[in-house]
Amino acid sequence: MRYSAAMKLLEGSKGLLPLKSDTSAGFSVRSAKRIVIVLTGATDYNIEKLDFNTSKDPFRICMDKITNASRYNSRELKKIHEQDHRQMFDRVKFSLGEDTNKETPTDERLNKIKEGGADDNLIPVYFQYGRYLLMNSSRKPGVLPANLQGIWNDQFDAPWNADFHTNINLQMNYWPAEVCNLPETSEILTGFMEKLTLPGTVTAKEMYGADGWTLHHLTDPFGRTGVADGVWGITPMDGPWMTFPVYEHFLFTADTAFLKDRAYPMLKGAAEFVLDFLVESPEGYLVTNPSHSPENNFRVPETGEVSALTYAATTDIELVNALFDYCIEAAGILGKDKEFVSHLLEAKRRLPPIKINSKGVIQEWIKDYDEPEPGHRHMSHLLGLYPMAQFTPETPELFNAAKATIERRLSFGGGHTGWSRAWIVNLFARLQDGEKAYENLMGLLRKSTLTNLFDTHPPFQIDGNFGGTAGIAEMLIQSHNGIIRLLPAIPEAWKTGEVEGLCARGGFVISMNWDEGKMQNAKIFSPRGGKCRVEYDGKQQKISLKAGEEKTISF
Ligand code: FUC
Repeated sequence: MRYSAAMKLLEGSKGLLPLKSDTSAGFSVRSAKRIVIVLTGATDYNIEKLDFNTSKDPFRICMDKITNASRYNSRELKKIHEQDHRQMFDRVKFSLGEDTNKETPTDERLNKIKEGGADDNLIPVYFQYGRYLLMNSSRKPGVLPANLQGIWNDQFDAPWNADFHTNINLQMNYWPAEVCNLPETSEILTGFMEKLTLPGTVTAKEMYGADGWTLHHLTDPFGRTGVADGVWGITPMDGPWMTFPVYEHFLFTADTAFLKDRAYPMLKGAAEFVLDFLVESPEGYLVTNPSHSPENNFRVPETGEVSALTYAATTDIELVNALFDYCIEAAGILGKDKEFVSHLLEAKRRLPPIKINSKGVIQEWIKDYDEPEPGHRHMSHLLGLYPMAQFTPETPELFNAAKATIERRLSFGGGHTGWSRAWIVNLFARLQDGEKAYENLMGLLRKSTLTNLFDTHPPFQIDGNFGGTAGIAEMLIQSHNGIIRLLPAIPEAWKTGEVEGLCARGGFVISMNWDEGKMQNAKIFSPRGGKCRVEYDGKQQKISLKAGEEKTISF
């Protein structure tokens, strides 16, 4: 790989300095009150091929960018940047009453929270910051998706190679994309996923003799889809899982052309892989094998040994169920693939059930194994609660067991990485427990957030920012399983608030404000037209909208 970087002093006491091209070059500035430096970098990477393009000259690219930027002064550059992102950023407004601390520096505000104080008006700042980070990591056509550090990796040898971990982290990066009205960002992910299906087909065929495509627990800009990192890598179900953010784009936008041309072919390929990969277990179920519950271990009862690999870890059963459900739903909408759908239905009937174990929690593995690390950071057997919607108040036993599962994880020190705590915020929001969601959001700020509001694993890892932003949205609005729920999980502390422009599945945009914890006004807008059910405080309403119509909802 070839790379280059360049910088130029744009404004300063000595005026413009010539660009130095070699890496050891630099410049010194003396007696300057204020300087403005433009800097850039480039490589010969070619995203279209997920490979290098040696005919690209990174230094030339840098020079062009610097020359272009140098045509403007710093005020103009700032204006160009603001114009570039404002139209996306301003789609969502969020406040929790008047922010009287606006002028206080962010680090001081955060420190106050870390010391046990309250400053709830920092929540909208944190929320909008997450949207900003996602927009800037993943907005313009031709860029890679947001990696573990977004675009803010500052190390040559970055933690976890600044790659794309696909057993929670890359998915979490895109949790806020749709609900927070940034659909362009998830299109970047879709484009990348489409490219991965090619090497993913080779992996499916060569490793498993299967049709379709898949990938394992991480990938990179060069399209890795095989196993990496030893035993943790043996999880071919991350291909199916990575199709869900793509399908969510359809669910939120109701764009059937996107479904037909982009989401459905990807989902179908993932389902073809799974159909071939499933084998019959000793109990007569159709199961994934090998299988593991991401990065967690159990004790083998006969020997007491610690092991990771089994068959049909609960997460896999949830993933297969969701994948098949989405495929069946999509094929129905598109009116195609009747025979394929009947295969999926047949296989679904033969999957193992989700069990509640002897401790009253969702059983993580096919058997009720003892767990050496009960506070483990991953909670993959709760995917069925969030981001999927398999455990709901309509399945009370699983719903309550899911709650007990999180509580058990937390009681053993769970949620100790930023992303893990952010996931817990979303899980409690889905349980419609606003107080617990809030408590864990505060935990995220207190224990896993750096002074500039970056999330920390530790070290700095951006997924917790995106998970945290999605969690706040999930407290304000939910739209799974055919109902749009308004303020489903707000805590006592958020008595007054206003939010504008959050998105709901079905292609709706919601704005609302509340006072003394009670809804005042709610509005729903539909760009494409459609019908939905909206619920607030246990009361439901059916609403029908024409394309471009907005209605006020009163409860
Ligand atoms: C997953 C997590 C780790 C870390 C890594 C990048 O494998 O288990 O905690 O976040 O991704």
